[in-house]
Amino acid sequence: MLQDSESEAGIVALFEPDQEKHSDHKKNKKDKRIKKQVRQLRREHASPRQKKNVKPDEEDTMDTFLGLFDPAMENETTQDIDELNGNVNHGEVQYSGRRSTLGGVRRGPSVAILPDQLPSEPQEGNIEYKLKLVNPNHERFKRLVSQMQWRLREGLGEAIYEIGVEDSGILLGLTQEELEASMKTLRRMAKQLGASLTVIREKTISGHNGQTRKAAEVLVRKVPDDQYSIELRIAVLGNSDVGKSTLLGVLTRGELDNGRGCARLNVFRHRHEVCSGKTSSISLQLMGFDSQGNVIDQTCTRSRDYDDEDICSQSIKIINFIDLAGDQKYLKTTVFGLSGYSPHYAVLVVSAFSGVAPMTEEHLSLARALDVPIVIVVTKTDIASPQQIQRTIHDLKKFLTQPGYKRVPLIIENEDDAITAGSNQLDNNIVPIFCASSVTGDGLVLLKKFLFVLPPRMSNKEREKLEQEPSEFQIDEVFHVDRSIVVGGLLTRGVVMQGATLLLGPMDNCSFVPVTIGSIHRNKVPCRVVCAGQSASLSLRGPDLSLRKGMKLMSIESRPRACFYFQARTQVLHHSSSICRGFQATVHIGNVRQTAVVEGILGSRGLHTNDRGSVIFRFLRQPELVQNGARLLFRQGSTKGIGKVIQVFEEEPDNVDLYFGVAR
Ligand SMILES: Nc1nc2c(ncn2[C@@H]2O[C@H](COP(=O)(O)OP(=O)(O)OP(=O)(O)O)[C@@H](O)[C@H]2O)c(=O)[nH]1
Ligand SMILES: [Mg+2]
Repeated sequence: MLQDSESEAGIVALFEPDQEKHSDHKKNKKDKRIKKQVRQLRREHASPRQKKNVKPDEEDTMDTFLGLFDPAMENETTQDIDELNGNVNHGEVQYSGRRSTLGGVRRGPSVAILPDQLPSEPQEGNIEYKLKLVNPNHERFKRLVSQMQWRLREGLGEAIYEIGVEDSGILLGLTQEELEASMKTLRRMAKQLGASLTVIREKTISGHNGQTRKAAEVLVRKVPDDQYSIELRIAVLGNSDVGKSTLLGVLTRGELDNGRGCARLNVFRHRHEVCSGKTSSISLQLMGFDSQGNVIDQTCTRSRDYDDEDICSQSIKIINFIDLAGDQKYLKTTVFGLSGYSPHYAVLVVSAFSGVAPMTEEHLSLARALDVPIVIVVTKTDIASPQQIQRTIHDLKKFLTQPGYKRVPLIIENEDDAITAGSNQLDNNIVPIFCASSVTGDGLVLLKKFLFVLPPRMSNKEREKLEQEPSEFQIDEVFHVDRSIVVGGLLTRGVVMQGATLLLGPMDNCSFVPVTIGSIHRNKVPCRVVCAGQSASLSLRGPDLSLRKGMKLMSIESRPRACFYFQARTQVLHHSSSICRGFQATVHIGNVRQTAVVEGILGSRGLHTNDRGSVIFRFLRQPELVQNGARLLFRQGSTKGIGKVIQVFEEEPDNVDLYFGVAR
């Protein structure tokens, strides 16, 4: 954990712009300190398994014990639950796929602790090292362009070029003239592909003879052909009244708040929300960036009634914020938003003034159970005293680093930190913490910078694999527009084209009925195709249907089967006594939310807090489409638990003829 005096210094620096102008010496010293702290945190929070490299006896016993009753569990270990808990090997700070090496894979979280030797250039992924690109001949230029195209594909439309760096990772740097010539070539290459360039950082390296040389980190961005823009989904969590809706209002509209709720008005969906000031539903807010990282808001469109269509048409990157409710009485809706909308990241908003609340911890645990990486924004810094801000950060750090959670908090103090945290696609164990005010605008520039470079959490290979699978569209919203039905949701697998026939269900009798896809809209803009990982609205043509959230549209070849009964490997996170047969809870599996009853617990009479067991559930209201391996959350009052579906007991559809008739 950070020493108090050190964290205080960090916080003071946030509010004193002069402090940002460190001398090199001071910066190096500070970065060494951060590096040391990260190492220390890794050591402190390494799991016992990591430390001893042995499997704990009790876990072995548990597995064997459950295995006796449950053949489906033979090949599984408690690793599943560990994964659900986020307890997998997080001892090492790991960086996946897209890494910004100048930002420092080995250097740690801040630019100044960059060693002269970087990791050697990764073969795969979207990072390319180039020592220099001075006047390449025609052949080499062509090769460079196709290489850039490949790197862009690897990064789903984004690539990072490290100029002045050898393939082995040594930062040699370039003279000013060489750097300018290299940048000129890079610009030509990007132009050829219709991509844009943004220099996100430059680094000065002092040479042996006192001559300074420079290395540059450049973000190359090209919107893939099948997409209008690069899209990220970010859920916004946090206790009630901490300023979530306000923050989104300020980020997306470009106008600051007055401290009395003016900025949140556009974020609300219902009149009663405007009256009470509390979010009660799930509201989607778009934030668009142009190629240079400028936010597309009303200041760009010169009109106050600009809409999502304007944002989409002018942006190359779109962030779809999911504003969720902080009030306890809307918790079910909040869990649905987090579980059903499959966000890539979650922003946890904490008020510096009121500090960490029980709901803050509740939301953190939810994100952890669903394996959604967290970014923390400490708001209301304008009305909180430095002591209150310090206490809030201290409490957050304490919570994040507690045994069993093992996250590494990283306070974002300057632009370098923001870019490093954003572009490195840090693994789940690092949690960036921003301090901001929606009234004064403090800290928002850093937050926007971070969001601009934050990548989607899926590699190109993963995306391509998902696209080849049979389609599955999960329905999160149903609208009736001019007598036709429109469903909004997420395509989790496959590709859906206009005019395609898909199976809609499950209906109450467990059947799926064929429907045709009419028009398709993404972010309110019409298009012809949706790919895996994208959210969209689809108009449906078919017989008179009663639709509900939680239904799916499946490709015919996937032959979907609904279920009432399913078995899940679960862990009880909290229960006042024990969970037994007959216990009822709201179960969340992706966008499925329904009350289910415990029909049996294998090998046990009841599960107490922290107990693990294999439980058979039955949906009470209607059948659902549930897949093996899906994550599950259940709650009832203060009782909560997590789990993974390990077996689904499929029902025979009533209209089997129609179903198979279509399939043939
Ligand atoms: N002074 C100050 N006030 C803020 C700031 N951010 C939000 N507020 C105020 O805090 C109040 C609550 O803001 P909301 O955005 O509605 O809070 P919320 O987190 O969305 O609350 P729920 O929807 O109930 O979960 C409003 O009156 C805002 O004007 C800030 O940075 N500084
Ligand atoms: Mg709100």
